[in-house]
Amino acid sequence: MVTEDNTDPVIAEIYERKNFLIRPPLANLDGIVFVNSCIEPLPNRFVLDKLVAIADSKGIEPLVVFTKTDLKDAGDIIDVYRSIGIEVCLVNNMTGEGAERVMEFIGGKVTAFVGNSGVGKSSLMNVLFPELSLETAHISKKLGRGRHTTRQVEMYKLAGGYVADTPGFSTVETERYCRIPKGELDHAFREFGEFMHDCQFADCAHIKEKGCRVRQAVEDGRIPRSRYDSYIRMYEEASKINDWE
Ligand SMILES: Nc1nc2c(ncn2[C@@H]2O[C@H](COP(=O)(O)OP(=O)(O)OP(=O)(O)O)[C@@H](O)[C@H]2O)c(=O)[nH]1
Ligand SMILES: [Mg+2]
Ligand SMILES: [Zn+2]
Repeated sequence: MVTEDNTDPVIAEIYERKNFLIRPPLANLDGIVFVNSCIEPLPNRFVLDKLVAIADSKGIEPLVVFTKTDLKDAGDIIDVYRSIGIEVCLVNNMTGEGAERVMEFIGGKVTAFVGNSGVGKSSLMNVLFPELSLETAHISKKLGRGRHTTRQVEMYKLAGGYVADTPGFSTVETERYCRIPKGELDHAFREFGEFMHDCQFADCAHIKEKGCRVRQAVEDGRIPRSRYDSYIRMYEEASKINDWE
């Protein structure tokens, strides 16, 4: 709001946030573009499942992108996400091939590019918005991973909405910052939805309980095993945190 004499702007009202993330520190997101690379660094299913679970638990629409398709094939990991209704895009940042769909996804929304260091978040933003000329850098040969080229969250007014480039994180960081209470975790795995309400026990954690329909669905190949494994790992992490707190 601008004051009557048109000088110092003041905050007139603070609206409630519809959602927020602690890492990267962002709020009111409509969508998140989860950027992975086919190689250097290799995709990490557990980290991706965790991030997607956080988006799903907060009602933020996920788009999963695999970059560096010029260097390696994405492989069967893409089928896992497509089979549970998550959109997956393959992008070659060297040519811009495949980037149109990412542009459509972010149009008119508040979105952020999130992923490990070196996967090509800033490169992809440069493909979409060459005028940004964001800094990008080669993977460290010695460390085999990115160098944290982007150092802070930066939000840009673009594509009829807002788009944030964020610094890459390490796997250890997601362990510390991404928490979904264990009692809410099954709701963050969208493909559990049609099965979990039919479990024999209403408070089924889908681990060892008798009459668990989620585990049955994993056995029957109706829930991808890698996703279930991630659920178990997140459940264990959440249990440790709950006990400790
Ligand atoms: N061959 C190939 N290289 C790519 C592609 N996308 C990105 N790169 C390269 O990967 C390296 C890292 O890219 P960045 O865009 O800096 O990665 P980032 O995700 O922004 O990394 P941080 O800012 O550290 O989080 C750079 O050397 C890019 O040129 C791609 O599709 N193909
Ligand atoms: Mg970057
Ligand atoms: Zn169950």
